[in-house]
Amino acid sequence: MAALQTAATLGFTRVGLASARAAEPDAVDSAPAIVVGSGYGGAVAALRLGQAGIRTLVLEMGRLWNTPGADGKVFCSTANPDRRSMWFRTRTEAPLATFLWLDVVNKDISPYPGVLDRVRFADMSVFLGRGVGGGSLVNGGMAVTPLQSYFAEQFPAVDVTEMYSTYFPRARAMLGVNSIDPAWFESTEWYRFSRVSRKHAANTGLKTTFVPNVYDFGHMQREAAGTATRSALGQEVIYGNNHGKRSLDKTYLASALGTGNVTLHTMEKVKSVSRAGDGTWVLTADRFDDTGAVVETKQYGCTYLFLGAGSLGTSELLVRARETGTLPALDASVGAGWGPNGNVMLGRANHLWDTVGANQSTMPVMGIDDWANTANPVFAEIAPLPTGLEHWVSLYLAITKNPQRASFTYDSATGGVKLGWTAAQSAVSMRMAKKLFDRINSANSTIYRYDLFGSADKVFADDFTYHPLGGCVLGKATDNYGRVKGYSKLYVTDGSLVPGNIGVNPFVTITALAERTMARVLAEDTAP
Ligand code: FAE
Repeated sequence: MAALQTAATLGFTRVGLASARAAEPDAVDSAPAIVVGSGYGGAVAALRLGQAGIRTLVLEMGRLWNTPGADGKVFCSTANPDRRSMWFRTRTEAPLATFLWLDVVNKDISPYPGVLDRVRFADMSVFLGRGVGGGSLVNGGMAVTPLQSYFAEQFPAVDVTEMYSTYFPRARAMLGVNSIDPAWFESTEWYRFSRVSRKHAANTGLKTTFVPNVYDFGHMQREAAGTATRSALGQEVIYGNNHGKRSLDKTYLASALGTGNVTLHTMEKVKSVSRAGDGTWVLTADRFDDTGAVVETKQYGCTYLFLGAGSLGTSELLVRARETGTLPALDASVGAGWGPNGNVMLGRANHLWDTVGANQSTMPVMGIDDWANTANPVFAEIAPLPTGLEHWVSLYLAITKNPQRASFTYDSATGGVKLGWTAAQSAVSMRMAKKLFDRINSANSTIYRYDLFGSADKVFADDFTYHPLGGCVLGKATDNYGRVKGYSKLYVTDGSLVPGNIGVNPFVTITALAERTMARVLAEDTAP
């Protein structure tokens, strides 16, 4: 973190290029390489460019989350959210909107560049992390490597042996993936909720599996013992973890800034990309303040441009560039192949004797794995619902093998994009989740919870996703290594490469694919 703070305060310099391998483009604020976004794809690109001695500028629209507020904490708690919780909102918009149908979850807040965003399209809303580290700041840390056979199905042109022997292990090592001690899991009150769901799955004849995480389980055990400040055990997650989580600012990005070649600009949103006659990439970015007011519009130039703005951010930038004519040669498939990873959230009501515990860790460590069921493939994460009270709810985030896909289209009225995903497409995921959980309810004589998702009697939350994927799919809008078709020296490294579904939580896959892209690009495209 120290490295991150120091380098981030340096600001962007008009770089001396003695150490860089590429020639400096002829623009005012320029760097050999620019990375847009600092989530998984952006962080991998920044580190590997920096290590290769290439001066790199990272542009991130969110804040650097390193300054404590009046309460001494960087992030606010889920139970008591304040302006730090959400991206320019007057009221929080948590995924679980209600409890016992009561509007007790969401709170009024003042607008601020908070850490969690919810982007609403007509029939689908998408939760995103905003800030240095992107989704790693707000996510549940579940670090899952997909089933090799399904990865091969989704990426038929990728060498799976190389992925599973080189890039997945590299990604896991850098991300700091670790696993819960099984003996502690069996004994601690903090995972009683997982053990109850495991029992109900076993009663149904279903298999459960432990899932690794980037949260430091040593820290978590110290939290339980009372020797470390509580974060996962203090109800912190979707609005940020103050301790314990190895988010990207502590892993990839700290190392990237540690190379001395990477500079970071925060609160700058890239709004357009074009190409000058000499091949220089030209970016326009709005720098804004804590009220959201634009205080400066900046221009940047670079030779190599890496897009890591996430599935929504990268798709929007490229669709806009193609449709407004700044990058007319982009492929027609840019904007296509989007899916929500088949996400459906739901709750079950347990019998009175099946208590899930007032104390629940916010980091999920187990899933129900029914992916091998070809008639209805589902992987369901056993999710916590930490309220500090016994509520008898078993909560799940189901990932279903929904084959439906949608496209982004340019909206000339707003300058943004629309997403063509429909409620009927979500219903495909919902039916798959329902099939699995009807079996679990039937085997355990339990019922669904009807009170958790805002509108009356809504059981399946299939209208939001944590896992936006696609929009610039590998091998379609790009070549097999993330090089964008139609232009040279333009790359995508984020979740927009994944074709809508990967069967498990996606950040390990996004990271490993970005590692693969960077290895190839640095070997072939940037040689002196
Ligand atoms: P992402 O991490 O979203 O980073 C994109 C970055 O670009 C962000 O920092 C943006 O602010 C920035 N940006 C966007 N547009 C612009 C622009 N125009 N100019 C400048 N900056 C821009 O992208 N996944 C798991 O594998 N395990 C989990 O347990 C898990 N839990 C989740 C829980 C929640 C509540 C959420 C929201 C997500 C969860 N995810 C989880 C999903 C995971 O965080 C997500 O797949 C990755 O963060 C996507 O990585 P990308 O690099 O694609």
